[in-house]
Amino acid sequence: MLKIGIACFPTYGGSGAIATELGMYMARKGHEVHFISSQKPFRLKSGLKNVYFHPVKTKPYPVFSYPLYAFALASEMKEVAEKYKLDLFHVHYALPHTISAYLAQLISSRKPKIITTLHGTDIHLIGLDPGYFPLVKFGLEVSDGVTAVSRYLKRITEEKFCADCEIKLIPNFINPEYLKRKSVKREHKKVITHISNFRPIKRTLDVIKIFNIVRQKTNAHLLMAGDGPEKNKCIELARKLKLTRHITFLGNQKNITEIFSKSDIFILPSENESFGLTALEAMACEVPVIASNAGGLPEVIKNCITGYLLPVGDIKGMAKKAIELLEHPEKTKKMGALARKIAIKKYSIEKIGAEYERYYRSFF
Ligand code: GMT
Repeated sequence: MLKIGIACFPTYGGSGAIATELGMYMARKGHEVHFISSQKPFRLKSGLKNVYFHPVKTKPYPVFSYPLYAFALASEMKEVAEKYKLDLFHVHYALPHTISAYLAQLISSRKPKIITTLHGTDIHLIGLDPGYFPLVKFGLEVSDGVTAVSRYLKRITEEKFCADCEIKLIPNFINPEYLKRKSVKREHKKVITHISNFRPIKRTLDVIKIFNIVRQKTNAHLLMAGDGPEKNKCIELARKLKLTRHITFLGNQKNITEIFSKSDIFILPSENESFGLTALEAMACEVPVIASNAGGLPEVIKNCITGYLLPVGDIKGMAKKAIELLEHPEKTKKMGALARKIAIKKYSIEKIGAEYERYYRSFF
């Protein structure tokens, strides 16, 4: 049995979701799992055997312009490592988690191994910023093990950060027991869905523009779940295009299974995605995906088989494919069924969880 400390972001987002599901999987396998984060991760169920949660408290102080989260996290990681005799830290998203783990290891009498899982923008966006680059690079060098969630992310990390780092590809996963299409009450006959954190990289305005074209040919409804900086711009654009009645902004949602169960198509027109976990989650619920041909998305979505991949910003092309799918429900259904089959075969939690477990054991 291993004693594992997991540091991750607790809020809505793929890296936190993966960290939590993986931690709960390890606990089911008999390992002792300690989540260390600013809040209880949103997917973490209460009362689980072998699972502990340690909140990180950042005390505000007038001299600090910003809360010193990375330091508070390091202190908590050190305490947990010593008190519970941790064997390893598994940190999700390099910033600031790897550096906090390194500090905790340095000041602790216990020396847990550090495994960093790279998720995306920690490498291809914010990690490249000169203000963070040296620290991310250092974090990769001091980690005992580094994993990346797609071939794309592994390649970019090697290219931009360290050519001779050993990076293990372990893709993201879904729990097919939890993520499966259910029969739900549908208020609309044809439904397109988008879920994200509404950051510019997600190109959420494209979703509205695509939907505007789709509406000219079909009576579809758009569900937009999630929240973030671009949401108000989307609401504004919907108003301008007189689409307000046809779009529901759902905000952050816990029950994505219910949303996918109401959906015919999932749209993810991102500028870049290291993996695109929501696309895989849609596939698990038999929803074909229309996405941009960027980053790791082509590793997840098989063009013309489980969805369609189009160039970033190809609003007309994405709309055309959406109309085609909405007008041919039989074809959409077939694609959806295949999507789930592939999602389970390649990305089930049992398969990928076991890969992580083997990876952990390789350090002992
Ligand atoms: O990197 C981010 O933007 C945040 C991160 C998250 O926490 O949601 O998203 C990334 O990690 C996900 C889980 O591995 C991937 O599915 C997303 O594709 C990836 N986001 C980007 O690369 C933009």
